[in-house]
Amino acid sequence: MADPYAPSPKDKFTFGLWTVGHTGKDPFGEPTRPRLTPAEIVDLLGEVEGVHGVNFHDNDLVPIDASSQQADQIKSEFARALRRTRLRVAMATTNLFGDPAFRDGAFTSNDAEVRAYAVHKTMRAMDLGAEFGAQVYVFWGGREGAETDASKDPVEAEDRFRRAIDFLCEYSIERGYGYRFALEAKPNEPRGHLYFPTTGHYLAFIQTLAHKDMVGVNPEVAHEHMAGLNFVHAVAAAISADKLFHIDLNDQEFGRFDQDYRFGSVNLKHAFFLVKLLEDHKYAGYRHFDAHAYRTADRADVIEFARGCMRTYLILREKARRWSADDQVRRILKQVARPSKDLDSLWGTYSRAHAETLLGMTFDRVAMASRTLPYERLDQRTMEILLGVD
Ligand code: GCO
Ligand code: MN
Ligand code: MN
Repeated sequence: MADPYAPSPKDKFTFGLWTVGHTGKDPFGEPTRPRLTPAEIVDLLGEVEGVHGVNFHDNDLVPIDASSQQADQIKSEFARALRRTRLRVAMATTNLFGDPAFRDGAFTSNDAEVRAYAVHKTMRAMDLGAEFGAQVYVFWGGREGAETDASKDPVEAEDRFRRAIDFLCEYSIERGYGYRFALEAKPNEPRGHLYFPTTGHYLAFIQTLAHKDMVGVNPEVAHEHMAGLNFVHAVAAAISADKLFHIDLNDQEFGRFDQDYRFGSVNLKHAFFLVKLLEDHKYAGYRHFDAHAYRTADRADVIEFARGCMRTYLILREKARRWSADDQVRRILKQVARPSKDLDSLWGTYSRAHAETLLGMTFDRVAMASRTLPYERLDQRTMEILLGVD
């Protein structure tokens, strides 16, 4: 029998060069895996099977100090690997955090030359992404923050960031790149505090942009959990605002440093409701696993890690279907929903007559408060479905 959890490119699962290519280096220790070239990383992803595409920062592909001949050679090897494996480039982004020039921010730096360099570097990186057909362009402001608010006015920092995004939207339009920009929030790491700590902050910020239609968000599980927030609700806010342009899937223990674990490996129940949300709302974008394998992993285990991300997603997708079709679940959901088109339409659109009618109504608070809400039973049934008990 065919494996029901085998991924296919139709599932739009993607990985970054920096994730499967991660060497295991951390702040306390040296690499535990050899550094692979971009083409070798693509070949590794080809071995994983069922992957849709690959994403990169400009300098994951072309080192910051590469000569133009070196850049051409790397790009042509990368393009050959993409053809060999039938993988495509889905998303591109800029590394605006690694170089010491960005130690106090990129677009938000106090230094006008650093700000100009950040915009220049992003334009070049957009050119590179477009050369490989990337459709989504992510902005993660890894250094856009502060350790001390003595260093700069945070309102001025927001203005600088806004001016950069407005300018880069124009650049994409003028070049005909057709990018959709996706802004990625994170509360901290590597800065003590980052200026756009949650997806909600970006959803508000986008409304202040000159080209707000082409800008959405790229929420990441770990980032919202680092802030102690419910990721499912953050994604719901993005979906509801029609701004879910991309998503970074991984996992994270609450209250810990940035861990980037395999999708679904820590908070299974949150992962379940997340997959259910994405599938219920027919999210059609890329599902990017911004995670990396344990530092103990070798090449074969990195492949298992990548397979595991996709497999867990697909198992949870199947669980979500089962949940929605489950008799007990349906019965309880039917019992708790008390629809009334008449009541809803009374305040669905405002009119003085509606307001008068509503003001004149009396409500039976005791009856409302005494209706049964068997959420313990519903949640236990959810857990049993998740645990594989029929
Ligand atoms: C992190 C971020 C990054 C970004 C990447 C794309 O915590 O380091 O999640 O991995 O997603 O830089 O912009
Ligand atoms: Mn992250
Ligand atoms: Mn990310």
